[in-house]
Amino acid sequence: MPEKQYLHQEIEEKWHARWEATPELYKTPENPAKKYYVLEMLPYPSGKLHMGHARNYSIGDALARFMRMRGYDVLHPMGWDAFGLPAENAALKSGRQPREWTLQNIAQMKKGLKRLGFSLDWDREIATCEPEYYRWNQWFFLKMYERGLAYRKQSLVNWCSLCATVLANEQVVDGCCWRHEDNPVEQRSLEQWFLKTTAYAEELLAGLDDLAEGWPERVLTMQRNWIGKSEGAEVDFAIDGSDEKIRIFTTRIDTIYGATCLILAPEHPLASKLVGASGQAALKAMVDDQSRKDPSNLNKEGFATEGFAINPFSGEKTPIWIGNFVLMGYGTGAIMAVPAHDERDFEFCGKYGIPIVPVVKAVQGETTLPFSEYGISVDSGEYSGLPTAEARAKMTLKAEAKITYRLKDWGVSRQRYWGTPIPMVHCKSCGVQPVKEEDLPVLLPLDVEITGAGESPLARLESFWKTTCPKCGGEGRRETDTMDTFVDSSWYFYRYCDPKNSNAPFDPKVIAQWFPIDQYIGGVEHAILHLIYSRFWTRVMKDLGLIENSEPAKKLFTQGMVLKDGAKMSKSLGNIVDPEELIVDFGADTCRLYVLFAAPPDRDMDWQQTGVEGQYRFLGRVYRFVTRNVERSQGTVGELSAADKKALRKLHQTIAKITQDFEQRWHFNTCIAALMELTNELYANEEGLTAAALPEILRSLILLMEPFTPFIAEEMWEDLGLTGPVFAHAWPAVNEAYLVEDEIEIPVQVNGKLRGKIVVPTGSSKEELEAAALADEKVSSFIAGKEVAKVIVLAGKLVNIVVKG
Ligand code: ANZ
Ligand code: ZN
Ligand code: ZN
Repeated sequence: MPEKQYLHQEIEEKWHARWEATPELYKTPENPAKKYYVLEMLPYPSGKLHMGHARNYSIGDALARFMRMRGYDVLHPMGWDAFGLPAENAALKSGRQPREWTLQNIAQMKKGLKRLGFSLDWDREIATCEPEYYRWNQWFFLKMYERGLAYRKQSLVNWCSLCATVLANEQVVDGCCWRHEDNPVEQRSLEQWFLKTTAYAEELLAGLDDLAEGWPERVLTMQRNWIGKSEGAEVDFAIDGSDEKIRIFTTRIDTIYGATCLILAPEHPLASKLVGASGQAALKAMVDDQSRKDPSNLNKEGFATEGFAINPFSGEKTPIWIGNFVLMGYGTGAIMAVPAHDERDFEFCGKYGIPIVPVVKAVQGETTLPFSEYGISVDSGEYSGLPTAEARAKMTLKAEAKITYRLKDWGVSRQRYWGTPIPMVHCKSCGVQPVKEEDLPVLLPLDVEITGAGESPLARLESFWKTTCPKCGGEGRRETDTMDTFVDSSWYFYRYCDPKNSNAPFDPKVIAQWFPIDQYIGGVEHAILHLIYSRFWTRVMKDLGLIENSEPAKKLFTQGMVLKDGAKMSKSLGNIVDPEELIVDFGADTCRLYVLFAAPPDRDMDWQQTGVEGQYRFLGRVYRFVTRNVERSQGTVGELSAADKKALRKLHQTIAKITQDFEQRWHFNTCIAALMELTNELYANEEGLTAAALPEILRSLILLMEPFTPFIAEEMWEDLGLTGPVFAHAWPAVNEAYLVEDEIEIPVQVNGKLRGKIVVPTGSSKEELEAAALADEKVSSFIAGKEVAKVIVLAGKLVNIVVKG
């Protein structure tokens, strides 16, 4: 066969069509003997694939193909995180129904994923907006409700008085309604549904230790901080002249003699009573203040109430204040302020002239305020003179030891249309009642007018909300809020194992075959919410007896972002490189290769057009080399030539490197660089290569490329007269015999400074090394005229000549 030109369009369209005609190609084996579950996070069907998707899925696909070639039964599924606000916004803008819009986007993106050649089992595809899927969200919700893990409570929501409706956080702009720019958003207390993630706080925290090997350290740290375990004490302060008490949470009870006021969160249940008539307006303003939602750069503000509290340790009377930086959702919503020893209290009390009383002094040296370290207690009654750790332990005995978590219960109610209906019914006589399991799914109606108001359009659709009470059969009103879309993604990867089950979310036996996920791959932006919720869901399912595993994924990999000119590719910046256009110009293989080559997968990569062209040229070089050597590779087999040996050594070094990379660190960029080096070496020795080595060289080269560039691999495989698909063939094994070098290079030092290098046969003795080093021309110029005191030889590694004078 003469050399062929690399016509990417022709090659890729040919294989794309063949693969489309072979739907069983990537079918997951039933009853896996040696299972491997590789999963990339499912996309939101926004309309188009972007480079971030291409990168994420190129990483996962390289791994999936590699593991298949290593003999694993691979599960590599894909689906759609199909509920969410953008579909409603699109409906508002274009008048198209969310479902129709979503399904069309799915079709388009699926086409894109197929065109990129990802080895996905499309038989297992799920879209979370379909009743076959979301009915199980509802089923889980009922199970959680039975166990007290789903409950209703009053909570504050954003409210626009002009829209007369709830606003999502994204609909609040600079503290005002997005449609009423001058109307400040208020906080209203509404009944909302919550899932009790806090019931699992300790388990979720402890479970992180088991993930230490397989999850990135920074994700573990982010989760640890998010769960935010804090050990301290709760202390009751009696309100002066009243029977009521204010309970505070502190991690430094040892500083209680230095508490110069109490500060309540503005939402604290006693706040309104304590501020009196004159303080009501200020209190409301503080509750409504949107800037409090980001406490990191909050100006600390507050005002005094009319009340005083009695310090239970010192018996002193301290004023009670309201402060904007005290959070109602943490601890008890009230603190004792110890300005001498806490930075925030120091700032607050300094600003308002509240006394600052030091009660801890440094063990050594000066005590500069605020002093937040441990030290020696002073002016602290009977505890004075004790090390503060000891004082803390003793004082805690007099109060109530308390562990607090920053993690909150998960508010899942959304006043939106495009989500899973919450399967509950409100009845005047029976209160809130769960829908009966056999009546699931509660279908999301499709004939809905989307208005964009914060209230769910379902609330205006009588045909939806009008129902009967599951308990008494009387008149009932369905819950019209829908679930947060994070519910959908909390367990989707279980459904992939048994996607068509209509009797249960899945068959536990099938889950046991595939779980945990061996490798989960996705963006670090999901390090907290998605990965906490899905860990929570997993633990709940385990307690329901549905699964055996405690964690969803053994290993997690977080890929970096795709940047262009230093900024994240985004529509608003207009710096998007569209994968579809790239495929037309250069092909899917080049696209896949480039996103893997441009940076290690865990780092951000900066898009460079010249880099893309470089990968394209590389593929052309490989293609020409293989095609023009097909015939020679079929010639008469004789002895291995010197060129054969050299090429085989390079080949096996490359196999060793890429294999190790897949197993350990995934530096696919250097794998691809190694393939380029191999190709260069093959070109350099091309004439000397013979049929004794060429078949192995060509075959292995294709196998090594398969995880990265499946189209060209398949085409070259066919050119060699072999039967595909390539991924069904074994990954090449390293032949150690080829790796042994005949000669090695050894650095030579003179008085510890590198002065030259010698090339000697492997296994040379110390004497031979010494002789070769002294005879080396470059080295001898450094020792000329000097006395050689001694020669230190580290066999196989280094020669150091020590000279005097
Ligand atoms: C008195 C004190 C003295 C405190 C001192 C610290 C240092 P972590 O470690 O994050 O749990 N706190 C308690 N509840 C709060 C709330 N709802 N909003 C804002 N701050 C709150 O922090 C616990 C500390 O944060 C508690 O200990 C309390 O201040 C404050 F020298 O009590 B400390
Ligand atoms: Zn409004
Ligand atoms: Zn009833």
